[in-house]
Amino acid sequence: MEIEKIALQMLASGKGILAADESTGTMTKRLDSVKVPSTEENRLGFREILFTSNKVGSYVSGVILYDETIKQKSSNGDTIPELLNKQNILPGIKVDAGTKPLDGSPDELYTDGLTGLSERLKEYYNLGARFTKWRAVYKISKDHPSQNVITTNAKSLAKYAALVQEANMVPIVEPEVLMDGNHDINKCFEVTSAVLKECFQELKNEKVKMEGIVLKPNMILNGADSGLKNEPAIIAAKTLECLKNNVPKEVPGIAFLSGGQSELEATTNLNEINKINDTKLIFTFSYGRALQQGALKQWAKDIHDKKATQSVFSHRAYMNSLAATGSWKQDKEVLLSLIHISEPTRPRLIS
Ligand code: 5MM
Repeated sequence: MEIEKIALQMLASGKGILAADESTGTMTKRLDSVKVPSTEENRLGFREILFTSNKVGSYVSGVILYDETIKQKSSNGDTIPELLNKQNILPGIKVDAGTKPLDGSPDELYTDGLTGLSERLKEYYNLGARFTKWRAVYKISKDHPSQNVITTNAKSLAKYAALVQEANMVPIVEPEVLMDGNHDINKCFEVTSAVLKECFQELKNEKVKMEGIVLKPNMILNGADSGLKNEPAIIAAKTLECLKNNVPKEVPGIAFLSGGQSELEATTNLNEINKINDTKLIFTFSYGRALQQGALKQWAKDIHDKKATQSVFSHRAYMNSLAATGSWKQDKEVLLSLIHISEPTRPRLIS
């Protein structure tokens, strides 16, 4: 399939992306937090439960996998990409190699992974991947982010994206301005604008086809330690303004990261953005924590009760699917939560 078509399939109306590409270290932290041992079997077990949830293919267009998962087999003998394909879900893969301290500014991180990338891309394509992800992180503080980190990460993101398109896959370009810090929403707007400007300049320099990428940015928020209240209407207006100013019109869409927002905040804010969207850009989700937190807590209560975990995950995915078209409402959340509390193992709660 052409990469433009893959990008549009990733952004299909009312669908978004599940980021399940936690490296083993991060996945171990997540499992530790609910006191489940981080064995290969448990990492696969939890993920397979999510990937086979009721109606998952109606809400999720793609799943970002980690190297371990894309090579695993599900309980019915299918490889994980085959299992996803059967549900009309595109398999994707994280291809960056994580972050390292930046020369000249060691408090900041750059993302590594270009060495040998072309060969790894061929391998992942043969395993079934049709899109990829590379994440760069930027910290806001009095002196950060530096121009050095903005430039270094933009150059790597652009080189990565060009190689991925050459390998006939869609690159998710993820520059994440972290929520940590005591800055206000205007500082987040200013930094995110500078980061996006530089990224798109480098993407152009590398002749990356804008129609064949998906941007995965942060929303524009007050810093998590600022003590300031986040207002969804203001977040939506600032986020939309920032993206309108900085994203070329050929880019088909945006799949936001959740970045430490609660599940409800991430849904509410995506919905608000879609309610005021007056552009051709598609806005959807590519959430990790904001799709998985509730399901992980439920699973930890009884890792053998697959249906209870799946009903929590399907509910969250459905709420975000509504938010992806601006049709989510708080009462849908409350009504469905009540059903979940009274009958937690009912499998078909949300037809
Ligand atoms: C799912 O977590 C991803 C991988 O993290 P590590 O490489 O640190 O293990 C992460 O890149 C994720 O895809 C994005 O941050 C979006 O996830 P959130 O939880 O912010 O929506």
